[in-house]
Amino acid sequence: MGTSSSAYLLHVTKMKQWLISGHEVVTMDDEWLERIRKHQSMQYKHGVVRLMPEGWLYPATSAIFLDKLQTFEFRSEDVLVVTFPKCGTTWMQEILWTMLHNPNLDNPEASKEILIRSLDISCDMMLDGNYWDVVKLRSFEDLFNTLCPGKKLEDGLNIQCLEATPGRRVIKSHFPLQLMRKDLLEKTKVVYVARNPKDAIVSYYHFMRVVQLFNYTGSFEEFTKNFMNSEHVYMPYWPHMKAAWDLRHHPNMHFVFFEDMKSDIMAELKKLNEFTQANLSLKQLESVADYTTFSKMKARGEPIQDPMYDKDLLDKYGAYFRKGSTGDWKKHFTPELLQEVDQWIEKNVEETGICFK
Ligand code: PPS
Repeated sequence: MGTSSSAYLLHVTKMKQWLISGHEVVTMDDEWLERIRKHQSMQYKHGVVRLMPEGWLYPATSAIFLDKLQTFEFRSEDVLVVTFPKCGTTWMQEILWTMLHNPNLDNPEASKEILIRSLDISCDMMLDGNYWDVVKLRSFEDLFNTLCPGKKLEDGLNIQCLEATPGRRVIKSHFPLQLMRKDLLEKTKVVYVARNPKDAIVSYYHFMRVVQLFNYTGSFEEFTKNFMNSEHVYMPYWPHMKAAWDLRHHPNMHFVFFEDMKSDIMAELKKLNEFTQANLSLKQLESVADYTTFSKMKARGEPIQDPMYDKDLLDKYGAYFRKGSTGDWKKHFTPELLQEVDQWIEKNVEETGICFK
């Protein structure tokens, strides 16, 4: 990406103090940035901001894309998968895309990576201006060139490709509902996937280590404490889930727990079939369940190509497909850290009214 685009981004991100959503943009200071940069390769050259009042922590480039999202046209036939990171997003994307576009498992498009078939509307900001590096690595270049001839990459890779995608889209978002357009649920269907925070912490920690964009080198304990203090990008965890939980009875909202998907996937697929009006037969649902098991998805390959990862860690642990289980946290926390995390969960469950199984 050229210097002029970078200077433009820097200029715009510095100017924004308020988002259209009403959120105040507070820039994190140099001392904070230095602390974060110590343990990861992602340097956030355009800075990092907190969006108040909830305190969402994002690269400063988020301010640009969040305002664009306010006028993004969701379609009534779309399904938007909203999640906090590492809570089962990719699994749900593959389930929904298969239900809607590949119910008989005969669509050749299915051989493309899921992150190409189901684009992430919250990802453009993460690229922090490093568009071409990431685009090349993730083979998004072809997609952008095909769908967006004449458009500028700095105006958003995923968002512009999504605008140009015809038909029924399965869209991924780590952005929470608070930052979406207010009429979102009048416009489209939302599936929210929630996961036990202890497993989400473990999963996020491993992911930050294996993905070269981050190459996280801090300890698990430090990562966990930063998670509880909302010091990692995409945080805080609780308000993210609470916004969806409070809307769980809305006809266009489907709230599902990762743990329920693990314990009875057919029951969850039947509910999704009804919610999306996909009208799949029992036999088709059974084949979707089989096609989207952890082992089959892992065998088909990671949704981003290999150069994105630390090869040794990838071979040892996997990335998007690591364990795919519930309760892996039991192998990670010391008794002292577990006590702290349990207290944090207890306090927040009480305050938010969310019921974990
Ligand atoms: S991301 O980066 O936020 O989109 O990651 P996300 O997809 O939300 O979460 C990754 C975790 O989901 C697990 N996973 C699965 N579990 C069960 N079945 C299937 N099919 C499946 N696909 C992905 C994945 O292994 C990550 O969890 P951990 O605990 O790290 O294994």
